[in-house]
Amino acid sequence: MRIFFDPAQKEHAPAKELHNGELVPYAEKPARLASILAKIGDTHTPRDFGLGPIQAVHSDAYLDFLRSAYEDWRTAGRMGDAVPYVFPVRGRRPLTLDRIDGRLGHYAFDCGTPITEKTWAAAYASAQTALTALEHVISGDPVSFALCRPPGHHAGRDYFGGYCYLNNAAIIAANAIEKGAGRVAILDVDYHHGNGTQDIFYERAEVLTVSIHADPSTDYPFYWGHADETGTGEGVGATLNLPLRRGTDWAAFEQALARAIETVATFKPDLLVVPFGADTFDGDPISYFRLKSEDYTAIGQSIGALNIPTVVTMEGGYAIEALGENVHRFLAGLS
Ligand code: SP5
Ligand code: ZN
Repeated sequence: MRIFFDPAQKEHAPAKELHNGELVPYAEKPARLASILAKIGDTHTPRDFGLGPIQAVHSDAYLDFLRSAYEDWRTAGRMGDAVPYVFPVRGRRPLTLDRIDGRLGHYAFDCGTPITEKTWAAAYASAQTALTALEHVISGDPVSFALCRPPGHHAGRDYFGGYCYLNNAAIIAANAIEKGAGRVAILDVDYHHGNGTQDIFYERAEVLTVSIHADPSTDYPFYWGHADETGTGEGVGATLNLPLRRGTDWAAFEQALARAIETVATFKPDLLVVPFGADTFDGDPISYFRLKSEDYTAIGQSIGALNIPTVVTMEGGYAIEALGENVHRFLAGLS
């Protein structure tokens, strides 16, 4: 299996996030990459596919915002990372906003995803990493791993949040269809619901999105990922949410995984995209499932047994000491 990684992704390093009313150290740290790189094999440098495949998923207005947000923040005289503090609740009316604070709140859905000087470059590199991993699988290798950072699955067509800015998994799913795949399945096994991915494909029949995650009635991102969200329009039935309670261990996770895998198999996709998070780990500092390191081998094996060309994108996982081991086990099981 080939692994793709771009060191530009290390430069994105927000200082703090708002958590339970306090500013705390940012959980999605560059050190996550070092932990993973220490345990996996050699990596390959991604190619640059340009902005086109990103524009196929994200709106131009959002991409313009994201590219200039940090500069606009500094121009307004601000220090540190750009963070929103005011939001147009439930839409308000269309407005052309000039002030950076108005623009930040318009495109953000949380206060936990700061924009730094290096965010755009890292998010762009992360998307190119995923696109290169896709190209590699299209060229015939059955599996590839995109070591993406920042992660992507919370980012929607025109919004950021959840440590995510560009939706790497959605970008490659859409790009695969553009390049001739008839049907693509996305199986998201991060602890948190992949709300951005769900929103992007909610009306699409040819992209199945399945997500196993903490029940949004107790866990972030709260507003998406409930079991009764099944798609709309032509996409009815092409979204499956499998929320699990806090405290979920391997026995319960395995059952949900079996159902998810059966749904993917029935869909008969030409390509499988797996947004993978190791924040389902027992020792994760911001999450509440209880998977052990050996369970990641089993998740990889179960998904690998589908025998569908597969691209894995790295999403969450914040227990930094165990992260590399858990990712390595998942990839070993998969290949
Ligand atoms: C990709 C991914 O896993 N995103 C998860 C985003 C969750 N953010 C909200 C959770 C708040 C927990 N903050 C704890 C910070 C400790 N430093
Ligand atoms: Zn997560």
